[in-house]
Amino acid sequence: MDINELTNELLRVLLKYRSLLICIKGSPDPDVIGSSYALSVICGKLGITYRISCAMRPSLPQNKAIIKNLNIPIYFEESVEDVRKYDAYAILDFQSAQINGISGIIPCAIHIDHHDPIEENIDIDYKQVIVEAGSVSTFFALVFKELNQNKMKFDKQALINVSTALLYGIQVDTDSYKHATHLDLEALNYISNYSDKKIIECITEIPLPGYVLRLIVRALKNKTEYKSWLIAGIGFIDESERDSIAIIADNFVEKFNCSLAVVFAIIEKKKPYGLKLDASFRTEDENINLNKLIHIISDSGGGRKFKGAYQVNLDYFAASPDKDLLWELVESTTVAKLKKIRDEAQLSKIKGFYSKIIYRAGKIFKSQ
Ligand SMILES: [Mn+2]
Repeated sequence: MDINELTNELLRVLLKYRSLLICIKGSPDPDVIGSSYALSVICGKLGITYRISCAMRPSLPQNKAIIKNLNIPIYFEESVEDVRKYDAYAILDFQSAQINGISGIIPCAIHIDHHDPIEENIDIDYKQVIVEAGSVSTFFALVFKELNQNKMKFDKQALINVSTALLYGIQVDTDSYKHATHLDLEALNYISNYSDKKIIECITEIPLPGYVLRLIVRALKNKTEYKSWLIAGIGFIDESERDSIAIIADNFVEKFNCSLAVVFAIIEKKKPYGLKLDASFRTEDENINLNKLIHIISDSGGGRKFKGAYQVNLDYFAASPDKDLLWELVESTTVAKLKKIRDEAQLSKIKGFYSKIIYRAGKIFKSQ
């Protein structure tokens, strides 16, 4: 990865535009929050106006706290008013660059991700998929290092705020550095000189909210073990509780001796009323290619090393007169589907993708 070249190209693309809409798609997690913020600070430095827009509000107190503590200017809005006001849009930390109501209206200037790439027919000025980085925040930390050392000076406070947001993004996406790659470590080596340790400490120490604990208990009651896979449905949950699915899957793969943990729920959206099946996958086995595995089940999902998720729109069933019956159907179908995949998928099909990567010293990944 030639960071000098990648940074120059990023600047060249940005300077083509006077205004940029930075879109956060899906649930705002620390990685997308940190990297969108970093991109906005670069825009500000270049005199490009920007708006960070996110359709979903953060549900975890940690994510709310990082935004509040660092004053990250994110607009939470269902849709963007007058999209044409912006010259182009950017999307980070998401597999697809397609955004309904925006793609096709204004051009996509920037798409940067670290999940396995998908095929898409969208013109993008600057597209980077860096699977050897544990987060998109890693990429932006290296860009900031390059900019600040060789190209443009940021004021101290901006450097502290961006470094803190990026460090937290890397921390969460690498499971507290457990899965940090050589690029992540290089990025951390630089931004840890500036990041505000007090803020990181305070945020890391926020306990799990009560609703997560309540749902963990429900998942423990409902869990099924099948040939080293652990599968747990947790029923209907409110949209504001959606992050608990991934947290429980993290927790299961850590606490139980399973090769894969899958946790799923039906997410209820209030306005307008809608339903969605959401499933999170976690593994500690670096040989399981979750992206391939998930794509056997659904097109609307994907993964990267150790983590993955998929969603299925169930809006049609929102009219169902019997919620219990609907859950029973969704749960039994999901469990049956996963068991079938566990039985049938030749493991060779989902294994091997990462064989070109050596696991070194239990911590550092390096390309051959
Ligand atoms: Mn990420």
